[in-house]
Amino acid sequence: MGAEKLVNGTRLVLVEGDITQADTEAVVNAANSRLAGGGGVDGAIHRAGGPEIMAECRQIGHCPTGEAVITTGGRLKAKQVIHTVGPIFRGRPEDARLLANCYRNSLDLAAAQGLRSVAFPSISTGVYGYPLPEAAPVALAAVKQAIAEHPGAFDEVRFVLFGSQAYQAYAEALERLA
Ligand code: AR6
Repeated sequence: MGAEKLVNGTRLVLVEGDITQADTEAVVNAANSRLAGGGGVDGAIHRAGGPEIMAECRQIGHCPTGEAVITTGGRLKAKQVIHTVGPIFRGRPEDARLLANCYRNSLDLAAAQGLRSVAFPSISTGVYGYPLPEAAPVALAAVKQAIAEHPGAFDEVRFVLFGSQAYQAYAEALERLA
């Protein structure tokens, strides 16, 4: 199962699954600003990737909301993990801007490092409470814009959605993506 759209020559792909198994060059983690690890996708990535990732997170120490940092992928198939910090949903206009920043800054970092394929989870839609139907269009629009800003940089940007509800929300948003 999956959906796909070509955006300026880059494949924008949606799949349902577990991002720790992704074979992209980079995977993105939905971290917290202390880079301290936690539950959800953050816990899963650290468990699957091993202690090397946390060792580098400790050295970096902090990441503000909306920004992104990069570490090794440890034992993951992905060479690198990009850690970004989504906003805690509060229902303010600021939320969407900060969520979009996560995707843009992650892809800026990937492009700067020459990473040609990147997998994202649905940032902020778990512990941080961002409603999926609101987060999905923000995420896809931000990725589309970032792809356009880095012509030729990416072969594939993939969303690995955990569960059918998340997948459906993104599939509907992808159909509406202008
Ligand atoms: N693969 C893909 N997506 C996943 C996986 C997985 N293995 N596991 C969960 N998800 P969350 P947030 C989905 O809570 O809302 C952590 O404790 C999940 O279903 O992981 O940004 C951090 O340390 C949801 O749709 O991240 C922070 O403190 C999405 O990933 C805080 O949670 C994001 O849910 C960040 O909260």
